[in-house]
Amino acid sequence: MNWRTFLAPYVQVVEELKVKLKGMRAQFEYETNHSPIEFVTARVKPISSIKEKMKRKNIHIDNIETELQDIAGVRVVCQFVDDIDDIVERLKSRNDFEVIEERDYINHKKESGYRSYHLIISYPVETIHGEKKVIAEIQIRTLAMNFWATNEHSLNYKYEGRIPERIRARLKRAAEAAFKLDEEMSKIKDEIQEAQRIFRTDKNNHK
Ligand code: 0O2
Ligand code: 0O2
Repeated sequence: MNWRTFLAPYVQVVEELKVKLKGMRAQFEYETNHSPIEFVTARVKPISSIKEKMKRKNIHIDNIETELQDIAGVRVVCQFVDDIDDIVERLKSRNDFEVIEERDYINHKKESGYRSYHLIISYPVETIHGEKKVIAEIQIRTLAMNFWATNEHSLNYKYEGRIPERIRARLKRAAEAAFKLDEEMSKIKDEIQEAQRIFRTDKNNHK
């Protein structure tokens, strides 16, 4: 297996999606008072993680293109929960890729406490051998969900997936606290946006 050759289209897809989603953010900034996108990050899964996931999920090397769906991963982080639906709808109506699966871990949180909305897409990318359809995962979540997931991910890494029960229980409580924070912020969303609008206008006036 030549991993560099295999991963080249995935690198291309991640770069293209990053440009497109960051472009959406910029356009929102120019045209509206509120961007539903706070920031965008993206990565190609490291080879060691690909191998680990293949082993964990018992995926044969011949099937990784279809069964390992997060080799190309993009993350859209939003300020408010409502922004997630907005982004999901916009992504579903695009013509440059096809959404093939949706996983709503917001209304159906995972056992760990994880919350996020996942879109699995089929993205046509041009290679030197012609068009290739590459599967990629777009994760859409709030800043609070991202904060939780990042910390939980670090602990999972540290404990190699076997987080002690005591810490796991605390993480579940932290997940609920993050959810409450999102709920509370949603209630004062209009106030916050108004403040941000004033702040932006004020800043621009001083330039
Ligand atoms: P700016 O000027 O900081 O806004 P890259 O190739 O660096 O563009 P990549 O490879 O995805 O993108 O890098 P990374 O480190 O994942 O970060 C991508 C973008 O998300 C960067 O912005 C980071 O600054 C931003 N980012 C990452 N974590 C956070 C966070 O916790 N809060 C905020 N607000 N931003 C974060 P830009 O657009 O590249 O540059
Ligand atoms: P990475 O790159 O380290 O983040 P799974 O069985 O959950 O491992 P599956 O069935 O491929 O994965 O799909 P799923 O559940 O939709 O999740 C894929 C990705 O979502 C994970 O990738 C994580 O990024 C994120 N995720 C899912 N569940 C959790 C969770 O409980 N905690 C955190 N922090 N993230 C989660 P990987 O493979 O972990 O890779």
